[in-house]
Amino acid sequence: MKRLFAVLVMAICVAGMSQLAFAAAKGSGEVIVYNWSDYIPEDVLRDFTKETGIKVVYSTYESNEAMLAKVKLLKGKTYDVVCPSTYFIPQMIADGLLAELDHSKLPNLAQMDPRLMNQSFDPGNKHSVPYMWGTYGLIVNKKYAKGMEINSWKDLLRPEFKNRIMLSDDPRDTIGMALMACGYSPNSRNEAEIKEAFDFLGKIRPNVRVFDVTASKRAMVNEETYIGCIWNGDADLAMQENSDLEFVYPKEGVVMWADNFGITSGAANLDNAYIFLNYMMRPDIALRCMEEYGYSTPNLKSFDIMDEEMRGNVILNPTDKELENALMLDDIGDAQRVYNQYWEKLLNN
Ligand code: SPD
Repeated sequence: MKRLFAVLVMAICVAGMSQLAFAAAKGSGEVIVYNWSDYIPEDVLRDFTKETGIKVVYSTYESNEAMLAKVKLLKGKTYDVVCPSTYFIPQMIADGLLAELDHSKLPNLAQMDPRLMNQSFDPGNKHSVPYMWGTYGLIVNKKYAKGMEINSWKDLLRPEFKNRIMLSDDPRDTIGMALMACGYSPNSRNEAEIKEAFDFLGKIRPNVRVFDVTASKRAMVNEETYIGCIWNGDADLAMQENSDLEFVYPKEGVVMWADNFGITSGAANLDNAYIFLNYMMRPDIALRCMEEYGYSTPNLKSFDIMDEEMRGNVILNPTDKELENALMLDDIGDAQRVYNQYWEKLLNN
């Protein structure tokens, strides 16, 4: 049985390797990748170099805003590959920062979940390919929530969590969550709705102990905070360290996000960038990334080689039930200016 599984994994991986990847066995040079921190395991990068001969020059960022500022400053040069959240992609395309992709060099793209393809932020996936997706939900420590039923974003307002709340310092996640708490879309462009969401956040703000998303799981694991908003992958990892923690899908709906790889318009190592993207879209590689960080993979073939337990883990693989009322973060166009104003106000209060 084990042998059969190994043969199956091999067959899928080999099928997933393009002619390009084979050609890359003789490859050389480098690919310069700029990505979120804690997003690709080091051994996945090492194996890429072992397989292809291409060195990965890798650096990381903590937010879309930081990534965009830097890529803009560099006019799309220096880095070959970047990984924006999907709602940042229209702006990057408009700014001429992303190259138009040649899909013939990305055969593994065919394995991606159609639900994450051809979306309004990048019709036809001309400029980006899916890497990971996930949710932004509630995390609670059951020890400090005895007798409470935590099932709503509004539970953040409970007096029991005074001064023990963790919120993300990612503006779209946090404002999106507040909009959903108020019954609106996380992509609302309606100023009155955004103001209502801001007022909701204003009530929570005095009790926020930690404003962080990168190291968010630490505050929950160490019980510095009792309730918080967190990306699903971080929640899954935190729960492995502290069994009192629980991830909750709020009844108003969870916020969904997706991050896509793109090649910059000024990429100096274009061929290597394609080889890298295609490698990252291999089912075995996508699965290794998912196993390490607990986010969800858009690669449908990864499910064939995923173990039963992981497949049934609804934090990593939410079903329609958990995603009831869920909405994906999307481009908000000019309303970004309004979000920024309220965000500044919130942080400076
Ligand atoms: N540790 C990397 C996490 C990347 C998550 N990106 C999601 C952004 C949603 N606003």
